[in-house]
Amino acid sequence: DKNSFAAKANYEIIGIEPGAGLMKLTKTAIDDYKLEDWKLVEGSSAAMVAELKKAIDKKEPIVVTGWSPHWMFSKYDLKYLEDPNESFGGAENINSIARKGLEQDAPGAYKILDQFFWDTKDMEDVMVKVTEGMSPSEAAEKWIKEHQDKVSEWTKGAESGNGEKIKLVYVAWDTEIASTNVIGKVLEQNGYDVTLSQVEVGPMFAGVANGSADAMVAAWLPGTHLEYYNKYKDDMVDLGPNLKGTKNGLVVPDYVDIDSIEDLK
Ligand code: PBE
Repeated sequence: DKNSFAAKANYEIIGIEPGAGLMKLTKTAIDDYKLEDWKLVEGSSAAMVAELKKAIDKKEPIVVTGWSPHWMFSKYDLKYLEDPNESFGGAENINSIARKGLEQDAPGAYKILDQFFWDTKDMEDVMVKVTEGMSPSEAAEKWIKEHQDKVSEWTKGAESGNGEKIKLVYVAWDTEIASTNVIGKVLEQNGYDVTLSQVEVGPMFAGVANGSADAMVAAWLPGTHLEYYNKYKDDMVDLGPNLKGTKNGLVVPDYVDIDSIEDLK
């Protein structure tokens, strides 16, 4: 029954990086649904997936913080718990954001970043390749080769670079590993000298705002990263969505017999 689900799951929701927007949303959900008995466990995206896999192998109950797009939905049978209070908000977008001055300093790179737009299926293609063992840069290269039509829309009308340095910052979320590697590779193929720098979420926003980084393609809006966005928005150039229709929530394996966050009580 439901109580035994909570007990068997140790009253633990397996979370990710402490600074992630999803962690903040989960804390809101814990308040909204009065789940004060539950603990949100901090860790990393990789550790969360490892815990999930361990539980699934033993068919044990588990609740994790989850988001889409994510390859875990193609690898495992999972479901989002219903969220009648809408604590996690609705579908969101992922926006690209550039530093002020990038348009003047590297107009071609700016234009490519501005025109970068793909869909969930594209992103998942890259993510699945990476989980199957390909390196992110290899997976990006392969995807680009197979999707020249799409890529040529991003580069349309963009002047080529002359080896100018472009530094992209990102967090090690599977979604952002995929997108950052793809757009980085496209910039490289168009004449830029690209560095990808993996940071925490706060420094990612701060870096673009203070100009120590050129751009990022990892801002989940309007909800997940709202706080960071509001803090830095006057010092950055928002290039709009590169992907539409993300989702955040609590995720469980299909085999558990609860369906709603309310059932965790
Ligand atoms: N995520 C994936 C991030 C954004 C990308 C949902 C884990 C978060 O800040 O929660």
